[in-house]
Amino acid sequence: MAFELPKLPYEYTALEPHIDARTMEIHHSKHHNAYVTNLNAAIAGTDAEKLSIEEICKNISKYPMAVRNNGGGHFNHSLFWSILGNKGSKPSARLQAAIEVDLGGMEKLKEDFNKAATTRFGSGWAWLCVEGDKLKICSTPNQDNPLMDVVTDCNGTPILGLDVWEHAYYLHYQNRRPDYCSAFWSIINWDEVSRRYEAAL
Ligand code: MN3
Repeated sequence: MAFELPKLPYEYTALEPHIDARTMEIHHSKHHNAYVTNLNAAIAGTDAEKLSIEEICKNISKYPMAVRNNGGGHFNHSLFWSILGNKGSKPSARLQAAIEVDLGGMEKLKEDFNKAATTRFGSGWAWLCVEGDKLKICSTPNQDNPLMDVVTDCNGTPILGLDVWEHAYYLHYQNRRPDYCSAFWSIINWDEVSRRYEAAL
């Protein structure tokens, strides 16, 4: 089974004004689509065709760099679209409690996550992960993610991720990555993040 570009669960305009429709359209229909196309080409005729994208990421050291870059790109963007788009939602009581205990509260989570996102040099991702039964914040370069066995300083099950490649924000924010990172908190689908949290425990 070849991997497929997932349909967005909302319109390209849904995240305005925080993420503009043109950025969403290019990001989803061009960038993510290219990762899917290139991933399928890289695994064609190999056993990886039978695996889930999570299984491929967990064993990524066995694969060529094209699978790491494009498989990571496919997993990361699929997660990213899913955790956006539900303005006004809130973390579940259980996730909220873990944010208090493990991370020092929502304001501290935002501060530490935005620091991870803004200080990631070049392209990459910031993550909120579950490792064991604890929440943690970290970041990865390029299209790496916390599932990958080659990643040693940012591990766990990602439940929230922010794309800080320039293609994710440059049309609207240009060099102002910190403004994009701040705006992110207004468009998170906490229902989906909470669902991912419960599933990861
Ligand atoms: Mn991207």
